[in-house]
Amino acid sequence: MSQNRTARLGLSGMATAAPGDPIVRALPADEFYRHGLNAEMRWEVMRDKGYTVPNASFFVRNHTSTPLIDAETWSLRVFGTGLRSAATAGHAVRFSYQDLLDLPARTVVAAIECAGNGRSFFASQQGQAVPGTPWRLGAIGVAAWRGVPLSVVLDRSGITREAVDVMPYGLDPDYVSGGVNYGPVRRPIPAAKALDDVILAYEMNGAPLPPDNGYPVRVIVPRWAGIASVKWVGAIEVSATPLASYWNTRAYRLFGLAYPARGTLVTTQAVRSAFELEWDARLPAHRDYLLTGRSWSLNGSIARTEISADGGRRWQLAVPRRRRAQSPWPGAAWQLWEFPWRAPGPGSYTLQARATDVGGVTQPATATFNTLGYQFDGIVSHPVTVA
Ligand SMILES: Nc1nc2c(c(=O)[nH]1)N[C@H]1C(S)=C(S)[C@@H](COP(=O)(O)O)O[C@H]1N2
Ligand SMILES: [Mo]
Repeated sequence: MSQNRTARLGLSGMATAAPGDPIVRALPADEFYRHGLNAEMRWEVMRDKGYTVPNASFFVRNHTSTPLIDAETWSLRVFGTGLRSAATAGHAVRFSYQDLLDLPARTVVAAIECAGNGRSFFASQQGQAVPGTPWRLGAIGVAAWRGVPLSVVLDRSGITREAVDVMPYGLDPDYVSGGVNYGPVRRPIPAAKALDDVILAYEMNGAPLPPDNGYPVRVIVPRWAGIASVKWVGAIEVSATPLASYWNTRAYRLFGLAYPARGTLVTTQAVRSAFELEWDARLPAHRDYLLTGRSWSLNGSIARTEISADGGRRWQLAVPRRRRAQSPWPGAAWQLWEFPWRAPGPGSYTLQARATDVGGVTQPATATFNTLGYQFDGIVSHPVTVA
């Protein structure tokens, strides 16, 4: 980002662009699909894994590139008209990395999922072309995030009852698209949500955040689309009037015939399911195979998942692998399941998984179209070759 803007926002901490690749971590081809600036987790990686995704296997969604930030010089600046001190011109509250470590900590097990997860199926299953990263189902990960409740930081910053929106700013380079500079990645969170279950995380699965997932500090907004969980946070604006950015007005809204002209804001996520199986896996004929997978709904936990191996004619219940999500609230993460399948004679087959959440929402045969390809919740046909 330019020195000018850095000064204007009062952002600090040496954010240098990583040389070369916009993603820092190693991306072995048997663990990730690469999509430009982004890396998708291959679902077969999760087959022998526990509840959370190992840090090295976690998907990466970057608007620009991973910045390398020095936690020693980094600080978080909290400012805006929703703070008691707003009357003092230019006043802001600052927290160093150590300040945050010294505040009360909390661990939450939560999913981060891109709103565009599953987007490629609009084209491949429904013949609907949509722009954006053509994810299959690997733009999700679950981790144990440890950090400071955002409410603690906001209270110490003097948030007032008049505050309506809280907007974290990322320290990664400005997002430029079609010749327009939209500034740093940022998206407002309603104050009520910000004060509820949001945390400022500095640890992921017991280790400092990896550079690609937001080191030194990122926001975690449980149950909301990934874009709300701003990485590399450098400033937080607390406002007594509603805030707007590209990310809540232009992008991450549902546009199309099924939606109002101004679009519908993407907040919580859809119901989805994935097999822990290679895409077009080869399985031996006439043999028993234990299919495994996971289903999730960020609207609430999963009531059941059904499997079909015959194109959706017959559905059978999958067996839950752990009774309960290891999470302090329902629906923050996913449900593991398994399903014994006897592979038939040689040929090409599709496997389908269909989840229903506790609210009674079931994955439909066809997802509702929206122009930017968010929230694909349709049943995915996973191809397998039996040989
Ligand atoms: N600063 C910043 N925060 C960001 C992004 C980004 O590009 N810059 N991408 C967002 C999007 S769209 C998603 S889906 C998640 C992805 O988190 P991950 O890369 O840790 O998996 O981060 C969100 N936070
Ligand atoms: Mo995203």
